[in-house]
Amino acid sequence: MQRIVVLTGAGISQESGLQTFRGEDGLWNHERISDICTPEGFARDPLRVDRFYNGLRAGLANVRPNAAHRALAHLEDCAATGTWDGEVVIVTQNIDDLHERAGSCNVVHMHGELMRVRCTSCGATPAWHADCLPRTPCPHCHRPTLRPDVVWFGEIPYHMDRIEAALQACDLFVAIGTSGVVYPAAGFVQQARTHADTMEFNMEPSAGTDLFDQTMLGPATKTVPRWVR
Ligand code: BJW
Repeated sequence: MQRIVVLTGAGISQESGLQTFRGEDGLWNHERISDICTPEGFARDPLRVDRFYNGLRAGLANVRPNAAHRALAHLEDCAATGTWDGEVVIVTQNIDDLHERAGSCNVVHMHGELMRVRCTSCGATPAWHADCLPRTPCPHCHRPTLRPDVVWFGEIPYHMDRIEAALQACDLFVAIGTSGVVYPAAGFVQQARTHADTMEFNMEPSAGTDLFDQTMLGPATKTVPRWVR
């Protein structure tokens, strides 16, 4: 059996119409990271942070999974139906739900999910709805302590134990559409390459490109389906 871990970043969703973070027209060209993407930014101005994520939620409603998301879902399908003797785990840094909408089930959201909120009192992660504001009571514990279910700088990403186990067990590690500058995800290739083959798919070489056995340059909607086929 072949075990594949696929790490995805903002670049896989770019051709669906979602902005990346650090590109020429990236999200961070319009916002200061420290204002939005830190617990301190949220404590200072929760309404501003909420407005930012509400903008992303509105954008997400208008986009669809692309051929790269669908190719990864197809790979999982082949494993489920027995046409390929393998297993694929998608570890995504993305907070969008395009992998799930493409049909993937084995998806680990290490940086959280845009369409959920998290209660800092009880840890519940209920679905976001349009009436959710920073002082809205949590539907579980009723405290007014909901925040976006997003991992900000300085916070520990989710599901690290599960990710470490998958990395240890994989035969192939694939990174798609990630700049390789944000840790711990940027370090996964180092962990995997001790025992697994490694490939990256990107428009341009990422920060960690020298650590990969192979680099496939080009738009993910072209390169990823070609690889899966
Ligand atoms: C295409 C394409 C197409 C475009 N086809 N490709 C100093 C040194 C080392 C580390 C640190 C340090 N100081 C602080 C740290 C830690 C910090 C960190 O890494 N900082 C660096 C910036 C220096 N990390 C953290 O704080 C993390 N926590 C942590 O480390 O805890 C400690 C710990 C960990 C583990 C165990 C125990 C303890 C938390 C990081 C949280 C990141 N959160 C964000 C925001 C999420 C929510 C939101 O959306 O607002 O996550 S930041 C942002 O960056 C987002 C992304 O998931 C993440 C990665 O970005 P990504 O996906 O790579 O996007 P881009 O835009 O950077 O790149 C897109 C790529 O696609 C480009 O390469 C393009 O070329 C390519 N592309 N179109 C193919 N069509």
